[in-house]
Amino acid sequence: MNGNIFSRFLSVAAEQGDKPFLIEEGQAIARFADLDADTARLAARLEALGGKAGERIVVQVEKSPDNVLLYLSALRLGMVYVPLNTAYTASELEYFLSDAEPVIVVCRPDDEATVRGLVGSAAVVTLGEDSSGSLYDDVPDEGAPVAELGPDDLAAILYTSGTTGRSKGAMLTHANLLSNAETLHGLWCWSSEDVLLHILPIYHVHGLFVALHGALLAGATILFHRNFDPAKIIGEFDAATVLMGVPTHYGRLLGSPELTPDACAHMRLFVSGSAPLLAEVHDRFAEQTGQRILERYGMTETGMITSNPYDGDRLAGTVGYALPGEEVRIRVGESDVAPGEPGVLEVRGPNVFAGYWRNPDKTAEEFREGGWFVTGDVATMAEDGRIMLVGRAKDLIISGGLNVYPKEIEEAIDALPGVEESAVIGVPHADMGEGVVAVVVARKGVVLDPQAILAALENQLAKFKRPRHIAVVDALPRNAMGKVQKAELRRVYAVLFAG
Ligand code: MLC
Ligand code: AMP
Repeated sequence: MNGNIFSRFLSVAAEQGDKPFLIEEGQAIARFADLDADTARLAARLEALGGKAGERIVVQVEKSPDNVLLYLSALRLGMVYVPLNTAYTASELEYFLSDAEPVIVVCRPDDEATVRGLVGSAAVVTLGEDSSGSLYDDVPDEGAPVAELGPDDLAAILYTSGTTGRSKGAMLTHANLLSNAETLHGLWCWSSEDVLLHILPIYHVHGLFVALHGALLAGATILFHRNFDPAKIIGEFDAATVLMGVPTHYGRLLGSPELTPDACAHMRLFVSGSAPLLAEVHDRFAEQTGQRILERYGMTETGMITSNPYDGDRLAGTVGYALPGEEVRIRVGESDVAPGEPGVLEVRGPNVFAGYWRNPDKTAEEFREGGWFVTGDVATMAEDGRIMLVGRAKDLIISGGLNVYPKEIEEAIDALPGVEESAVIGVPHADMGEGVVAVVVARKGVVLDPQAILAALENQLAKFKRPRHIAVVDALPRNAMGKVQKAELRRVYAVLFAG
């Protein structure tokens, strides 16, 4: 059997008759029946550009139906798909391109000149939001077949930052992606009757794999949204059955008077993940709609790890149970902790990635003997296996479902003239969950201007990583060992964005 996940999607598509695959603004943009031919042509185009199985294709384009087809065409050809957040700046992009060494780069038309200046011999083609761009030039008449792959062949590399050093590319195999999709298919009772409201970006695990693969494996139609407009989304609830979002989406939906039990009557499942869903949001959503959000937990390196039950208690503040086929344990050092005690969550199973791209040392650091991956999330497990996330052993901020690693921001700030040192923290933010704050100390005799610091970061860091507040202080609080006390800083700035 072909291990290429795309061959599975195709066999499901073949059973869907004339049904639309993607609908946007009420218009059918793509049909399941055309998936084979559409991807065959685009895969042939990628092949003509030098693409082949195992080679990387880096993609930094706006969300669009063409972007979905591009992803599927890359899978079809057996290429390794490397999606990048559209917010990344040229200086961030430079690193990803040099690390991934793609043979093809697909970028926005406006970025073409910059990208050409950053790549060596890779082919550079463009894709605009409206199907414009050179990707569709010279598409061969004859399509490319579905590549025969083994289960351990790579399907994608997704970059994820770390507490130290540069971003690492998490290598995900076809078997990783398929096993996670199949598990969620059963657990969340997907069927071809489902209609998914797709509101997430398609450069991360949540939107690209959990949502898109869920629909493809079920043969479910997707109502495609490029942006998140709460009123528009609620307006489509009566045509949809499933929504997946980050907590910020649910917080924003709650602000809409249109969100009523009637408006949600056709929906069967609301899923939240990527960041902690406040119990208050969960409860208010249940009061306002009559439906309990199903919270699940996952990671780029592992796909989904736990889920609240589909049938059964969806408890606010918990992320449910280990998914079938996966094992989870909670440890402090080398020992498992007692039920209810906090420790670092480790996971093992077919979903766990194949390691970091060209970085065996980092890979070795993050695994324990026996294939256990150390997530860096601090959790408790109840007697019955229910998991609650209670903190992070890694220094990580999650803003609107996007990860920000303080170290990266601190290094950028510390390199600016006049800066002695800095500490970057996340504090509660009413809309984004956490907001980024930088606390900066000036060199002796220098007067620092927070606006000038922000301006200097503009070309270096994606917007979502930049501090929303910069405080210039005389000194950072330190403990007896000389370590910066971030907990103290988080307390001082706790109410900055409380809203
Ligand atoms: C946008 N901005 C953000 C931001 N998103 N700032 C901080 N954090 C974010 N997440 C910036 C914008 O550039 C803008 O700046 C300003 O903040 C306000 O923008 P907005 O219009 O309110 O934001 P919007 O475009 O609506 O985006 C918010 C959002 C989006 C929550 C819809 O960030 C989003 O789609 N997040 C989901 C990310 C995701 O898919 N995560 C999954 C990772 S996978 P200005 O100056 O222009 O106003 C993972 C594993 C797992 O974690 O378990 O799933
Ligand atoms: P990423 O590296 O972008 O895949 O982000 C993964 C991280 O997001 C996890 O390690 C968790 O810290 C966090 N995360 C994902 N889902 C949840 C959730 N439901 N609740 C709390 N944190 C979550």
